[in-house]
Amino acid sequence: MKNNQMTDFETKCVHSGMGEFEYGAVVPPIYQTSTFKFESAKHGAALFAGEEKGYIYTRMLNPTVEALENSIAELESGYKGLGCASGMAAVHTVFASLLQAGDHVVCSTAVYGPTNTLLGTIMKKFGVETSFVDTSNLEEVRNAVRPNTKIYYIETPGNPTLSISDISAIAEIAHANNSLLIVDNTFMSPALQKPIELGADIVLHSLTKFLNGHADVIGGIVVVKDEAMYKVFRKTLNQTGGVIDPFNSFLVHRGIKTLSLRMQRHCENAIKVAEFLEKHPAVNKVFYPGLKSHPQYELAKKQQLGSGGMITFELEGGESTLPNGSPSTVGGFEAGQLLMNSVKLCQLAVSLGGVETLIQHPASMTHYTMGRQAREAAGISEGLIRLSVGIENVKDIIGDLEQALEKVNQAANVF
Ligand code: LCS
Repeated sequence: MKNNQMTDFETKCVHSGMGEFEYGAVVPPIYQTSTFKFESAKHGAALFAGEEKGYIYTRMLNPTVEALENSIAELESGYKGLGCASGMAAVHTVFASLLQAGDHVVCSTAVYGPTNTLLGTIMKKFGVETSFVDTSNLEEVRNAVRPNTKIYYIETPGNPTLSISDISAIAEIAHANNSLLIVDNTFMSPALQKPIELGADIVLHSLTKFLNGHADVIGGIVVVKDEAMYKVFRKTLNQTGGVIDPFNSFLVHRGIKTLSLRMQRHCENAIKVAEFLEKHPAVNKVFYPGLKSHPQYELAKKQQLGSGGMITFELEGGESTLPNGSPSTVGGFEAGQLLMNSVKLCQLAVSLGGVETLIQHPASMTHYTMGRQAREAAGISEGLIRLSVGIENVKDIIGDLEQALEKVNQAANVF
């Protein structure tokens, strides 16, 4: 299908990145090969010199991988994508491509734990400084600028607090300071948010999550806006080697065909689960961008096409203790543990964005490496529980949470 016939996102999910393949294959074949034969020595030399287009070696480019890259670039309204071995490989590719010693980064406090650690420890070791600020507060974003600020890096909604940052406003601040805005769009997917259309320069994803959607792949992608940037990033990825492989690319590309349908169901289910939790007596606080009680409800409505499948909440319970002995100040961690141990349908596991509902505890799991101080600064309380709402029948999800919360209620006097 020609691009100009693909006006709607649903159609793009099905057809983007599909092209002309050998034998008339309708979907991209899995080119499970590490290397490609040259027609002659002259041809090989011309490919390496960039005088002819073609495939050389799968770390440099592979047709199955390229089909996926083209698909996501189209969904994100970008120029080209670069498939990476994981979401973290994508984050690293961005930093390694754009930063050097002496540069400064402004980053959201609420980001996936290892992104915080990558900037705060590893990039720091190479002479890059980072200011972690609450990017949902534009004053903090404006005040963080330094003469050497090179990039603004945001996750919106942030993992796991679901705080929302204003992409257009931060793009303006970044561009006024000759900096670039990078958005991790993992929690939304291009079905629900288009950062490049809102002014961002680079978008990245953990493909492991909603884009693949089936909890069976680790992958990542960076989408850039122009050829110059693409060349810089391709060189970094080629030389650092964190590329996605053909089979995983095939699986993610297959997952994307149902992205639009899945995201619709994730959103429909999540708002019902969030409303159920908000009314439940064992629950202290619920964070979901689709709830009017969310501090950036209006902004979410403005820049997102839906509220997504991620919910976080705190249980009633007051002072309690974590397994590592540190005190929990907000919400009851023991209550949370009891809840996580009592669910039957919801799976107690990290990751997110798959068809199945997952439950986990950020302070002891996904955001453990950040340390308590950084978590507190990011608003990640020790009692926070995160749900990735799947596409099951919502009555079953709510029923499972209800029976587990009942156990929490019954045990309430113990805490
Ligand atoms: N960005 C975000 C927003 C993420 O949530 C994750 C992973 C990554 C990047 C890194 O992606 P990966 O390398 O795992 O493909 N988030 C996870 C989480 O919240 N639970 O487990 C993994």
